[in-house]
Amino acid sequence: AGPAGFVAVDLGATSGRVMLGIVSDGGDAPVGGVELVECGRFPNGPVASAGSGGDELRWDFEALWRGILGGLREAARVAAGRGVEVRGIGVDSWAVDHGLLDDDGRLIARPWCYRDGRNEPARTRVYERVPFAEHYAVTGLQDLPFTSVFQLVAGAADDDWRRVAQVLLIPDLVTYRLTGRRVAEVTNASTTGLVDARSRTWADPLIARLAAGFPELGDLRSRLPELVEPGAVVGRLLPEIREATGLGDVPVYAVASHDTASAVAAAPLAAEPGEPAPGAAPRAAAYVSSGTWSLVGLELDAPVLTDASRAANFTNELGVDGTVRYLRNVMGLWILNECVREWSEADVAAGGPAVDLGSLLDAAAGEPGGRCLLDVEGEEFLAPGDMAGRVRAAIAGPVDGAAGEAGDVPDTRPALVRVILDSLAAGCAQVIGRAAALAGVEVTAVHVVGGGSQNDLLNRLIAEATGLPVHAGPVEATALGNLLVQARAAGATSATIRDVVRASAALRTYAPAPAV
Ligand code: LFR
Repeated sequence: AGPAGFVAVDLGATSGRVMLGIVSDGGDAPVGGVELVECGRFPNGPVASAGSGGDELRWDFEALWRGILGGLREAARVAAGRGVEVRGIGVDSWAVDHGLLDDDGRLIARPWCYRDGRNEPARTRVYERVPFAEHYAVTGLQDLPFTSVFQLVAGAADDDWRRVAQVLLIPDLVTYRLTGRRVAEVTNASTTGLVDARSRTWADPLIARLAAGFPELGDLRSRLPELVEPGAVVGRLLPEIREATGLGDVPVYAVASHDTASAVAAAPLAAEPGEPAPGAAPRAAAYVSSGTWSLVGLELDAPVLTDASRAANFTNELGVDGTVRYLRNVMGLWILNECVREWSEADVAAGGPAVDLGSLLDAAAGEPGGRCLLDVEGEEFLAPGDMAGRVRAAIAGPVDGAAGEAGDVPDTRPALVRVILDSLAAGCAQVIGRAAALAGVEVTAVHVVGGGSQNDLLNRLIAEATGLPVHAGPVEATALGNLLVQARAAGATSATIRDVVRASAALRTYAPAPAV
């Protein structure tokens, strides 16, 4: 047999990707690497359409499915051309969102997007009946408006809910279409608000309390599939999928199907060399999974469920190999991307070219830094639409810094971009400081992974804001985490996931700013 290939289907909020990872044995090197071949890339985004209660934000799942099949066809073609044996497929996506299936396993409607406004009132109703502290003690999840449990309560009022036989998270839905088998992969299931963070099982007593508080939910528990851990084989490609893609009898693995879980699994975290002073806290590297969101925090062995942690609103999402992602969601490049999307649309409508992100970032780098800081941990930037207007409004309102001073209100595009990136960097630094204090570690380095790790200016600003060295890369951390969980489970590599990543990707380091 030729070299082993594993396919990662990685669905993000702005695009989906299908990557073929070719795992080499390393030859004379101690650890082999992975070569990534992109086999498909297709756009994604929340689609606004008129619903009964006004505009609804949903995902066009069938468009994603077509993109996935096209990517798998290309992966089969590339593998055949290179003599690679495809030995596994795994699917990951953003968290929380899910499809509702009827008795025949069909999607009842397009899956809702977590940015839809319907969740906010549902959150209030849920906390009236089961206070946040009781959720946190079991699930360890931060309070976010869109956690699946609020979406389920919001949707249970609909007539459609009675037809729902099963709730499947987005990656599990894709895996179901590929294999015919329905499971709930645990890293992603941990973002539903229905999983016990200590036992990594469905939180039955909490689910029963919710069902008692919201009789319209009916038997919610029976609608949740069996939980599986990353590395388990869910099933094998259905004959019709083999036919449609040209792939063979390939196993489909449960991977760390929450994209952030895969990204952190592949983040080559390493504290800076050196030993802690006797009695000092252990040293650790923090991560920033940088994309639509910035997910900022630490990898831990066990959840932190203390009152202080709850008050700081840190989440304990579940990771590979029994780990916990102790982090907070910082608004991320979403704010910048939405501004750029709007500006491009306006420029193109005026007959000009779309915005060139590289030049815009260069111009932002030349702007004075630290003029004012937006609250990028708040919820005011969650929804799409008029983002630049909302950023301007926030700058004009009560924000930290000197914005209010006459003559220095940032208003040009580069100045607004600089404010956004300064604010993201400051948000990351603040979260890292709090995570270290709450988890009792000393953070000595920051690893930035994901698409956002290509943003030089942001990496530099994070190094300045934290006073720590920043190691940037890999860009494709999520796809690497996805396919290396498969490769390990298939026995195609005996090295650790992080060692294979170190052997595969060159990192760039940004030194912290010299102290002044
Ligand atoms: C990142 C991410 C975050 C999650 C958010 C919504 O893509 O998965 O981890 O909080 O999207 O699902």
